[in-house]
Amino acid sequence: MKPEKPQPILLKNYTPPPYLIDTVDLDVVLHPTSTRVRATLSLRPNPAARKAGGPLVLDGELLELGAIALDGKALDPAAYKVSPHALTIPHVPDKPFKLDIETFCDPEANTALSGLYRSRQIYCTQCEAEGFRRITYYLDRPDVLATYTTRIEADRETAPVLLSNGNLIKEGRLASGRHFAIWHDPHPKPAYLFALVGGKLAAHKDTFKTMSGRKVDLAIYVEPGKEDRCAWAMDALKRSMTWDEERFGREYDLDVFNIVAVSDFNMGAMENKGLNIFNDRLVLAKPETTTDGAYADIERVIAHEYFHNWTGNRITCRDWFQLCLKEGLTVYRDQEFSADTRSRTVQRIHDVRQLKARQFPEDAGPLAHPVRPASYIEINNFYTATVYEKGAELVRMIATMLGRETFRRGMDLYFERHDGEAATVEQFLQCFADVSGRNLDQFMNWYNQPGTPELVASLKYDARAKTATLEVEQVHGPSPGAPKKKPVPLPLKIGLIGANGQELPLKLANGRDAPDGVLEMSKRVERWTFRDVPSKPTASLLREFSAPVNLTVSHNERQLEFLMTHDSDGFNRWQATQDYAMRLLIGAVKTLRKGERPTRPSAYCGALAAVLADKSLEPAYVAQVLAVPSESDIARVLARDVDPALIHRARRWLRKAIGAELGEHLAAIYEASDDARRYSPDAKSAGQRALRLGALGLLAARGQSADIARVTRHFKDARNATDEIGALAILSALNVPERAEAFDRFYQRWKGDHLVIASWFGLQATSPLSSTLRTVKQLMTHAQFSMRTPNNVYALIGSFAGGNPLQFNRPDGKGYAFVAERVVELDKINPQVAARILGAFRSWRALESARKRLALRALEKIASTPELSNDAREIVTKMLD
Ligand code: B3K
Ligand code: ZN
Repeated sequence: MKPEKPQPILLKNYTPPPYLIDTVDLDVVLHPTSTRVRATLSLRPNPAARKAGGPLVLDGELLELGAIALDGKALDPAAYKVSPHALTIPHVPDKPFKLDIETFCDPEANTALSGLYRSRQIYCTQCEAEGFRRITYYLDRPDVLATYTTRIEADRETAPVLLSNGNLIKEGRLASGRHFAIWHDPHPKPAYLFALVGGKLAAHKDTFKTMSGRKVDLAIYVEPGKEDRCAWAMDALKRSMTWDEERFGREYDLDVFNIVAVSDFNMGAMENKGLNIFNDRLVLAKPETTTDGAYADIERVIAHEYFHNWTGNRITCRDWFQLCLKEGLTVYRDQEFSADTRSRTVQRIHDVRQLKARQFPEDAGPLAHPVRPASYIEINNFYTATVYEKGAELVRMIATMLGRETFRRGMDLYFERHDGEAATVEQFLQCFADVSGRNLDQFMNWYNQPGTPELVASLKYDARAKTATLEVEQVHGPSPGAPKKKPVPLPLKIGLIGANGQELPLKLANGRDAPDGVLEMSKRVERWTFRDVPSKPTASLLREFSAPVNLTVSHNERQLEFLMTHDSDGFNRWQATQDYAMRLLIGAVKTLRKGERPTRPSAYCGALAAVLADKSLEPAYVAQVLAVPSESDIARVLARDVDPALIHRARRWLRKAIGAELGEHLAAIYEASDDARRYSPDAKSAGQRALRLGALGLLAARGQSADIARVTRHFKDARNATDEIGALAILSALNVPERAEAFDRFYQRWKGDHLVIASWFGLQATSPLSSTLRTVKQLMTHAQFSMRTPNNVYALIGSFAGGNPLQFNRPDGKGYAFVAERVVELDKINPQVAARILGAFRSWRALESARKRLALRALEKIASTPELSNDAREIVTKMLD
């Protein structure tokens, strides 16, 4: 029998749930292959439902039903129906009633890591988005909020620690070596925030005093023996708690806050109420094994999950279409936390780099979707860069347009008005409309339309009238399912810079002014005229990247050089360095395509030297300047007829030229900042290391033997993971004998640490050497590699597919074929991870024709696989549409 074609779920079909659940009592008896769950649900008809009465349809998957009783009376099998996805009871009382349901599930067989599973002897759960239905039959939708009491019973020896949401209310010993714990969470929550953990775990404990003086017990649970790696995460947690109190007035609301780190987890972490569960790579840290980048990620994700306590948990989403309501907003909050904790400008550069690298290509290809999608087949496919990162940009634009104070008042109103509710994007926006007195209806276009708008800007100077006129047009190209679009309102932060580099006052001819340099546009074309402009200015547009758009402005190289040295907006000054480099790179691709050699980029290197010499700039910033656009950045700008091999050569050429022209400056940077002090993960020290590694990499790009020797020395002398892995990454791209030696040495040193070994996999998978595919295939048979461990899959296959444009896009198509085979294989084990890896093909239509044909063949192969999961099926279908 052919499986039924899954039907898309549509936003416009939303209806309130016909029944509500007030309380959930769970009794979970943990067993590796047959865990018994007894659930007592108190239900009642929903007074707000459109239709009263009707059947009760509870979601359920992979459950074995034991017994079922309604108001204490066992139900006759004829009174209900069980299907692979639901338990239906056609007739239930039209007043409050109780259901007792007993089910069994198999945690060890659960390789999809959704629901209750067992990873390295530890029982844990992942319920977002729809995993709770694999634990018990339930109304598994975010607008059904209930209070939970959870009793867990297990073997004392193998599972001495038993955790769930909320506060611990009772624990005790039972006969035959067993024990139990009862947890109660007083805050009503949707099922996706439920969590349970059982296993042998060690705790790193601390306490926090909230702003009203309440004491909260904090604990981070990890594999025994790793307690010494929790200090950084704990510190980040306490700083996040303080920051949310100070910046948003949000206080924590339970007596305990627990974090558990597990090794097998589909994504980064999960914000379950009072019991966050983390991928251990985002908790465990020590200088010898954790890079500066990983330290920053841990800090950010700890903060992100903690911030969800208010934006996501106290106020949740009415339906999954509103996912950005919690994710976009919480990313905005974690970005602001990082900006306040680290350097605001460098943080913004980092966030915008990410947005452009991850979200822009998604929005320009077959997987494009609005920040608030209108339809989905598998919701897990929508935890995307668009929902998260573009979603955060939309919140940021509201904050920029309203100003910090009004924005805060809007947030306060949101918390006050919707606390305890499942809300919508419209309700969120209405809070800002209410506090500002502005109509924000047009802003919904940002939430409802896919695609990155383009802003085409020009500045005309009238020397006689001493006026400058800025004209900006917003252009919206077609996206899948959205051929025509409406204009969007946006804040455009600008500056006009005079000939000597001074900032000119922005005086609008119509008498209005532009507070903080922010102009607002809402029509397709807008013009602003500035008066009293003494001479032809240079425009610095989209400062701080005030809107998620592609800006097109015809600056020539002289103007870019001018902005590189004079722009007072740090973000735009950096942007000018990147725009200049991009211009050279695109030129080089064209030159190389003709079989010619690009000319030396001397003027650019001169401007770069001036930036290097500017002692007012922090090292982390200069490191960002030295990082020229990536191969995928170049591919994105080219947008069509993309030849990854030419792009790789162009980028190599530019880096080599910088290394050669600025060799002395770079060597001086490298030598000067040799820091023998003790390692500290703070942003300033990390910035120094980043700058030094940046210089080291550009010097190595020259390829002289002394340069290689310098990298090898750096690798051998390294006293922390940042330097060791940083140097290994440079060596990994070089075809020299030292390379293999370094990889071996690294393996021997770190083979006992699975997190470091993941980096070892990743570095080999991203190497541009032509042997890489062969190496990746070999590594798949390595004793430490398992397709069941998402971190392994992401490090080896994910990095190859998504982080190695040269080798994934091999002209013989073997990269595509290999990844396609892995996707099909993985789909049977873990569909969510398979669908994510498959996303690496998202820009295949932009490739030159020969590669495009080969990529198409690989995608068709996946599509023709009979029993593909909904996850992979939805993605591959969109890719081929
Ligand atoms: N909310 C989770 C992500 C859940 C993903 C489900 N497939 C983590 C986060 O965004 O904070
Ligand atoms: Zn989140």
